[in-house]
Amino acid sequence: MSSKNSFYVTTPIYYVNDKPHIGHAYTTILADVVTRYQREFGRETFFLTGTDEHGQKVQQSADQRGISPQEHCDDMVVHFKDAWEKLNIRYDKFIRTTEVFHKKAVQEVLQDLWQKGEIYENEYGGFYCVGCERFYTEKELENGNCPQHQKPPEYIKEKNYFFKMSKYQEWLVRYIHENPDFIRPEHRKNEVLGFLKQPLEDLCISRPKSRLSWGVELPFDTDYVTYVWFDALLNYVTGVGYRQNEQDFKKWWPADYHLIGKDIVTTHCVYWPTMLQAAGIPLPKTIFAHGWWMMDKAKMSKSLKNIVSPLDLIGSYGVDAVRYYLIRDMMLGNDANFTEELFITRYNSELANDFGNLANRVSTLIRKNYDNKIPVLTDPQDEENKIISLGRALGATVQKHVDNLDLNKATDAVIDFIRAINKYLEIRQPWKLVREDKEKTGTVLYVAAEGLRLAANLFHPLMPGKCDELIRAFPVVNPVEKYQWGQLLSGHVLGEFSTLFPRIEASKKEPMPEPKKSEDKAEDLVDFDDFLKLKFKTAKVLTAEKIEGADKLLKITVDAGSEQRQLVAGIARHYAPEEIVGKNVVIVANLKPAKIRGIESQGMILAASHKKELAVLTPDREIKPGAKVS
Ligand code: ME8
Repeated sequence: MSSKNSFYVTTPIYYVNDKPHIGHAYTTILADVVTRYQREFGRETFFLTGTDEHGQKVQQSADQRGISPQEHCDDMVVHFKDAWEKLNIRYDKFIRTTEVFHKKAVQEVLQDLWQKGEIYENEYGGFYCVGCERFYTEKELENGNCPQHQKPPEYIKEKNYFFKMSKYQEWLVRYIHENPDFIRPEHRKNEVLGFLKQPLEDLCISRPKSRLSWGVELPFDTDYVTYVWFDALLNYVTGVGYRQNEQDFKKWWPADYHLIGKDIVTTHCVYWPTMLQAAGIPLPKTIFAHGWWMMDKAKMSKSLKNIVSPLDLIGSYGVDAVRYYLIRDMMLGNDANFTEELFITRYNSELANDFGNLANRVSTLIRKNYDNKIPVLTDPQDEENKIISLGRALGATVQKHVDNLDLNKATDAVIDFIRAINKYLEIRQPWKLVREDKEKTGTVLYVAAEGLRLAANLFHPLMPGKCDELIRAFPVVNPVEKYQWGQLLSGHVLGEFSTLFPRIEASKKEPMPEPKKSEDKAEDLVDFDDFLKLKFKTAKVLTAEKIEGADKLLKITVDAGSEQRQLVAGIARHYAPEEIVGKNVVIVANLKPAKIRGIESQGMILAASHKKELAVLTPDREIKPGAKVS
């Protein structure tokens, strides 16, 4: 954690021509979760989000609707504010770039840069993509098309104003090398450094009003407005008081994280730092670019009409489950595939079976056998001490991962802890033990309940609704020490809470015939080239569940390094789902997907078998999931 006790995080400000979809919701939920964690760790936090309201697309949409651009923005912004409220997002400020304070500060920056000679006037011709609201050089086009929108841009030649970005090239390369956390993850940093190997051009920062009037007017030429990105990027400083309240600004700036998607890396990692340097403003600490949510291998976006609405999902599954899934299933930095099936698998396995089941077991047993009062911890043995020491270490582990923006690992740690408690209950069997020894059972239930309370607190930033309900039910010594083991008050009443996450029954699908087993054959020799056609990788099992009506099969999701996959494996008679979860296995990575019992299987798990025995192959020491096996 940085020494500064304040923590400032931003999301991109979203274009108002789209209603928010899962992609927008993702970055915003991510910022919310990180902020809530930091606040609960005791830091003072500021979370800024908002909307990017100027530019050609907004003007065009407003024209189509026959209303003014401002009216269009005022209408559209409601969709964002409404979605964020329903997703339980608690931002500190929602900035709109059409607000007077922002426009005024943008003009002041422009005027300063003009006076300092950082901006100059020139004739310019270039390929302009309306979708991206930016010029492309010929080299950047793909088959003459904009690389983002795959549509031909317009060639435009006109007088414009330019920011002397090129003069900062060497400085920026040096800065990125000297500040290893400035751009994360590493592969994005390398991408930016690769981009900076080409000569950096000056940035066109104006649009003539004859072509675009919906923007911030240049203070030194009223026939022009400023380029939408020059206006938009400055929201990160104007949103915390820049040129309005220096004290506030000093308190929050530089930002700890600008969270963005990988689509806007150049604007954030090249334009923005050079603009700040020219304006004499310190640079943000980290720009973190996450991957895309994909649908059927394409980026989810309005233009591709493959969007999932976060509000529809909340309607079906509840806000906490949606927040959990998005954070849990995207490994920060990589792309993730969105399918409702994966969502349901994750939900059933971790929220219903692990977390929900633990809450249910603990509360039912305490209610039935201890008059609903928290029992006393008397004489902890080895099994108890194992859970207690896991619990003692858990808060610090989660904090370490959150500080490093490793939310997957933070979530993993809490879920693993919950699984360990469930396993502990299987060993101790308090439902049987209570008939023989009420004191011993009390100890077991104290340990399980205290573990559950701790997990609920550590999951609170992710699932504030359900976890609040749980946390309120537990009587504690001191709510401030919520991450400390041993806060639960024996003898006090355990409050009520509803069933946390009822299982989702997936709609029954037409069963497919089981794949035919190839008969045992004498081993044929194959060419080395044929062998090379198969690609093997390591993969960590994230979830596993039985498939109804197929007693040999497990449906498994794995982390295969750069992506997640779903596999159907015929190992259910040899491995219980909870036994296989967490194992690093070996998969055949380039098999064509097949449907088994109507469920898509994207690869196979390698296993050795002999007569009735079967064992999956695992690497014999720790290695990253996705490592090549050769
Ligand atoms: O680019 N998966 O706004 P925008 C994950 N106004 N994240 C996604 C996503 C997907 N499929 N689709 C969108 C703009 N996002 C500018 C930003 S900032 C000064 C100006 C998220 O409405 C992701 O954070 O196109 C991405 O960077 C952002 O939405 C783009 O939002």
